[in-house]
Amino acid sequence: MKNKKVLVAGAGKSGVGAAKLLLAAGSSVTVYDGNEQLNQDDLFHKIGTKIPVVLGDVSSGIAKDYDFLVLSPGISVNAPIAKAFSNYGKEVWSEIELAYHVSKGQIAAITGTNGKTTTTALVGEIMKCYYDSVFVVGNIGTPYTSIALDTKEDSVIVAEISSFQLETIHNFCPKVSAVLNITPDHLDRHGSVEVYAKTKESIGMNQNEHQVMVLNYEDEITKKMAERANAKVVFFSVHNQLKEGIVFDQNTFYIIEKGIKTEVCKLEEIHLLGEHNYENILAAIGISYYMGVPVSAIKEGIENFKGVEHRIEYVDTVDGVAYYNDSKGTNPDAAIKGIGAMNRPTYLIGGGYDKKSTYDEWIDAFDGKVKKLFLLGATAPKIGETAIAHGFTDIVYVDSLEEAVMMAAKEAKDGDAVLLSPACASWGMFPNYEVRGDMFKDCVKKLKER
Ligand code: UMA
Repeated sequence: MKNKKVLVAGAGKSGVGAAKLLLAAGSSVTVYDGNEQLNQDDLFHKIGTKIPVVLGDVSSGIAKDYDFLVLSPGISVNAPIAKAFSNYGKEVWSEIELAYHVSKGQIAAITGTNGKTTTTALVGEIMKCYYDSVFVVGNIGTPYTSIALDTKEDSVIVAEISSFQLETIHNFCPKVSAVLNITPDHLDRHGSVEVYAKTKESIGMNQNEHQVMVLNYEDEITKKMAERANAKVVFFSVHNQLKEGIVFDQNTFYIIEKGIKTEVCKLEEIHLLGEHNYENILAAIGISYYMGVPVSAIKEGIENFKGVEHRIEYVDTVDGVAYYNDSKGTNPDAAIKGIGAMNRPTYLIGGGYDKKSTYDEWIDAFDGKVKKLFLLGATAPKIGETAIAHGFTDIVYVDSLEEAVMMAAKEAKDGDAVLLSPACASWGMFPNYEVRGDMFKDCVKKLKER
């Protein structure tokens, strides 16, 4: 990439990562962004130097001034900037492709519609139990380009890869790829489920028979991908007892290889709750195993994993009471998953900013598990009335999150859970859900230190 003239499209996280990497590699870099109001000083600050910037609409001739284009995931291959390059016969690389070219080590790449972030974070945790140099990157938030130059031959890169990032890969080739599931998403960008699924499937297009593709046996679309895969396919399945693969049987997760069934861990040993997470755990086991991690380290990683921060995140156990932070449960649908995941009698803390939601389905999802509901924020009266209308009357109105945690802690007994899963945004009391979740965790820490 030395002395190449490169246009980086998009001045967000990916674009900044790509520009910094290219500058370090000796390229001459220009950043393009469609936003004419882009704060250039802010961009220069993030990149660490002043570089040429092109904003707004571009002419189709722009490509002739550059050797290739690096495209941020948020910009479609059909956007005028990308078309200008492809029509001119110039290469368009995703930021992932760029990082792949300069990085060393082995890659585990994870895609799918749901569960990618949890699975990626879990695989990262498992890898850290066995390998010394582990990077967790991609759609999960840290651009792959930002760490590519720090990787070594013995590094392991765990990458969450979105369909947007896959649109412009060329040589990207993980040692283990995974497609967790496919349900309709991003159709405005990809046009149809078929195109969306094909794009996801391309995560394995450069793999060979010595590499592995982990696929969900229960998803008809990912199951079919096995017929076209270049890599050795390893299926995982929650409900089917496969002859080979990663399975869940009688509350236990197993690897079955060459007819030998090896136990990895039991449901009761893990903190990652909710049936929707069984698939993520199975996939993470398959990915890690074929990345060379022994079963004992996989077990340790799963047992250590507390979940993705603020999503049904296990915080700690104090006096036999387990505390869970689901501050990201900012709407009733998400909060239904939160309470659905609980496997103990639960003291539930909810309420917050009024987004004009209705709470009937959330209350119905309590399903006899909620011992008491602590309500705070603007929505407290509305949720309280809904609960009573549905026959749930164990309600306490509180003024603050601290008060809710203290009261719940006083009442909860060994074997119970306390869950913050508000079904509402945090605004009005907190700047965002992260601050709310952090405060909850601080309160639990204080309980522990008493
Ligand atoms: N822009 C244009 N033209 C466009 C669209 C965007 O010029 O047509 C510009 C915007 O003005 C902005 C910049 O591009 O300045 C933003 O680039 P971006 O949208 O690619 O965002 P990044 O900040 O680079 O973040 C990206 C991913 N964003 C998207 O895929 C939309 C992040 O995933 C990812 O965490 C990050 O790279 C690091 O790798 C987010 C996401 O929403 C979480 N992903 C989707 C999802 O999970 O469903 C795919």
